[in-house]
Amino acid sequence: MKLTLIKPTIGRQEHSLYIDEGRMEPLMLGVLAGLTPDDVDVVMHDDRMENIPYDDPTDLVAITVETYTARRAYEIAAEYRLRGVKVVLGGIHVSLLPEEAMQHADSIFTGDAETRWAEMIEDARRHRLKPRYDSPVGIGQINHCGHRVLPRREIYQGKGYLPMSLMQFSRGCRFACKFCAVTQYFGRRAYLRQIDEIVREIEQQQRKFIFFVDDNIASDQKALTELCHALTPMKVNWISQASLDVTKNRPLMSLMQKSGCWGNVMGFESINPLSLKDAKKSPNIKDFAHYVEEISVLREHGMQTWAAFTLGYDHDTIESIEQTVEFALKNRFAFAAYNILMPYPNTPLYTQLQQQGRLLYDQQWWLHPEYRFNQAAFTPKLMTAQQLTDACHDARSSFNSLPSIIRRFSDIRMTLQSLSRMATFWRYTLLFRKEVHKKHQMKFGLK
Ligand code: B12
Ligand code: SF4
Repeated sequence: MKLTLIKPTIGRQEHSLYIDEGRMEPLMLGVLAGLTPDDVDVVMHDDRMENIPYDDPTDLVAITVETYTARRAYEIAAEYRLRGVKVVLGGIHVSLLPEEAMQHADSIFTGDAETRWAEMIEDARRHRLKPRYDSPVGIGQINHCGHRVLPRREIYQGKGYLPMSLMQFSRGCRFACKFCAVTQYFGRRAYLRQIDEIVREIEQQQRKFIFFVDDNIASDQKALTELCHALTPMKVNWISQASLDVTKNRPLMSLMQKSGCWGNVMGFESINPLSLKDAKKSPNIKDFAHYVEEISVLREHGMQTWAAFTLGYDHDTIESIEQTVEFALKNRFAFAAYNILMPYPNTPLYTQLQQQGRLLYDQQWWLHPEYRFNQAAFTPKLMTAQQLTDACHDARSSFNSLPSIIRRFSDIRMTLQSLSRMATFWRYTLLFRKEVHKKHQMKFGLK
């Protein structure tokens, strides 16, 4: 039997396909390959940089789907189904909207693959694929027999991914921000892998630079403490995503630094406490004092922070978005993302905007032929959707401008800590600067 795994791209630019130069290894496909019985041949195609060879013979195609890639995923599924090949769709978007996904596949898979993947493969082999597999979410990389599984990283060979290994320690997060799809998928909890498994996974591959793709690696601070103890003797460097409340735990901050942490993506979201309340961003709301304490702790521990902001709340104005950029420049964050508040399907934010009649693009921006990447998909309160789109684009352009890059680079305490951190800063800053402009207004899907 031959299985084809696919990671879809988001879409295309006006005159050419979008090639993602900052692409990372698709960890979920490595995990699916790891869960697959040894007698099945596995190939992987990454639509973010290569053409999909639709006519290559295969018995089953499995596509991972996020909301941003749903339109393209359905196009790819249609191509294979035209050729009589069975297609199964899975991933977060399929779990959020199973009824929609069902219309584009022979079978759908909700939840984590771990417990029912082998059953699904067996069914496909016997030509009796079920229309739907509902599987629980939980601790990653333990198969239906309770065996621990490592991702099969050989499927990434030769595809030009960034030189970092993606791994996952925890899945899920204890918070429940109103816009976040993760809470809908996992509920309000984090599922933890065993630390010795993480150590084994790091040892099993060559790289010393790890991206833990945890939703919030600081969701369980006790577990993070144990992880840091295990990582310290391994002499790796790592980055992840963490909620800001971790800065209140100074011993843990020191441990993170000692264990090789270079910094985290951190959701600042807004500099306006009313917007934070609106977003139910509980890790940021308590004792809000314009992040002065949090930022000083991050700097004290040499963390090169990737500050993530979400713009478009009911209290936001064009001026407040400009102030958010000034805030990021003043604090010289190594990196920053200015994301438009997005109504992801099945989130409380989506329901609220739907009830208020504020959703644009027929309430399904992810499938709409007119929708473009980084466009507002709802009517904000204090500006128009177009003004929000433009203000966010201006914010990204300002933060990624050359004067801003130089100002951030010359931050001795953060960027100039070592030659390797300097090199990493330049490599990724220039890459993000390029990608931000390439992605803007990209169309979804290829048709
Ligand atoms: C790492 C990551 C990234 C990395 C990309 C990594 C890569 N390889 O390219 C970076 C930082 C670049 C990134 C970028 C973006 N991301 Co991102 N990212 C993640 C994150 C944190 C982890 C994903 C991961 O690798 N998990 C590890 C694997 C093992 O777990 P998994 O994906 O859940 O897969 C399991 C199951 O879902 C299931 N499964 C998955 N696929 C399939 C397929 C089949 C056939 C089957 C049977 C099962 C199955 O089985 C797997 C094993 O259990 C997720 C959060 C999350 N919880 O999903 C957000 C997440 C996917 N990202 C999100 C977003 C919005 C983005 C951006 C659009 C942000 C932006 N505005 O630019 C971009 C662009 C995404 C794109 N498609 O290009 C959202 C998507 C929301 C949604 N509804 O789709 C998420 C859920 C975060 C969130 N808080 O909402 N992201
Ligand atoms: S802290 Fe981050 S991962 Fe957790 S619910 Fe909020 S946005 Fe989602």
